[in-house]
Amino acid sequence: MKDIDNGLSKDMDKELSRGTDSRLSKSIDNRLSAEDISSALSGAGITDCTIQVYDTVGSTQDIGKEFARSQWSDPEGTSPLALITADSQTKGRGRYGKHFYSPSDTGIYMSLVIKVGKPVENFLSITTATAVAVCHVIERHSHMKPEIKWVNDVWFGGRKACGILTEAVTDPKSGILGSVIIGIGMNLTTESFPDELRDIAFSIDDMDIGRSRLIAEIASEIFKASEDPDSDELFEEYKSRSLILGKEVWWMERDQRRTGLAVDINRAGNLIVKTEAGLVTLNSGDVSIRPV
Ligand code: BTX
Repeated sequence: MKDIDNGLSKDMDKELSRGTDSRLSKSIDNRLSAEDISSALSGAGITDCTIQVYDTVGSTQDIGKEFARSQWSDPEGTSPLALITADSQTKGRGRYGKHFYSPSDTGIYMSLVIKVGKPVENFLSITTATAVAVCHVIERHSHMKPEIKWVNDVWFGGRKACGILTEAVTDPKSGILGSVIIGIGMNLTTESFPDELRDIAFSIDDMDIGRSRLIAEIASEIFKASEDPDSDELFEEYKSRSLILGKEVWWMERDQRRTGLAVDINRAGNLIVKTEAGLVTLNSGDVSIRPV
């Protein structure tokens, strides 16, 4: 098996049982608890899931990756699904090693590990499907209307409230996708962000459920979507929720600023941009909406 990315942290498992000082805590139980997550997952019909709840970790994604490896080295001994969550992260990360700010008590930081065992081609849309799944849960429990910023951020009113990072463990010989590790970071009641995030980050502070149930619902919605991530329905919904389609965008290419009209997203998740020089296909990276 070949892992995409490496670098593991080995923080100790420690279940949380303390209260929080969030704005929601008076009326909503906002604690992180493996027991509550497990009972909410069971209610959704998910019983074979390893749940690990930590106080502080480097990155839940790294722990998830370690678990994904064990799913393949010890198929009998590990469950097909794992959920790793922490109250805070010291090395929370996004794409290309970018930092994801993960303060304690005021957000959710979770990694869901799903055993796949299918050719990669049959699972291309897991990233877009995950974004749609997360939007469903937010809409069910808040008054906010989320939009998806390509590739995989959930935004409100021009600011990012949730980042999604999908990584994989793949067998290079067979092309079989062993497991996917889907990381989600969401700001809930964070009031003060570091300077560099102050104007771009948003907190979804009107959720009507606490963090444990929220985490369980997100996990179960993603798990449901992962049964058929390439479904036309999910993909069309992803596009209809896109913040970027139909807008003038710009991006950097080898130190050059390029601009164009975002016209489509294909099934591999690439953004198609109409430029003066013709259609350009962007695989990933950061695209900004061009101010009019
Ligand atoms: P991304 O690469 O699309 O976004 C990273 C960028 O987002 C940063 O460079 C910064 O500008 C901005 N940013 C950082 N922290 C925040 C924040 N709290 N709120 C809003 N914007 C922020 C997105 O990556 C994917 C992030 C996944 C994070 C989860 S948390 C659980 C799991 N563990 C882990 O280490 N990563 C994932």
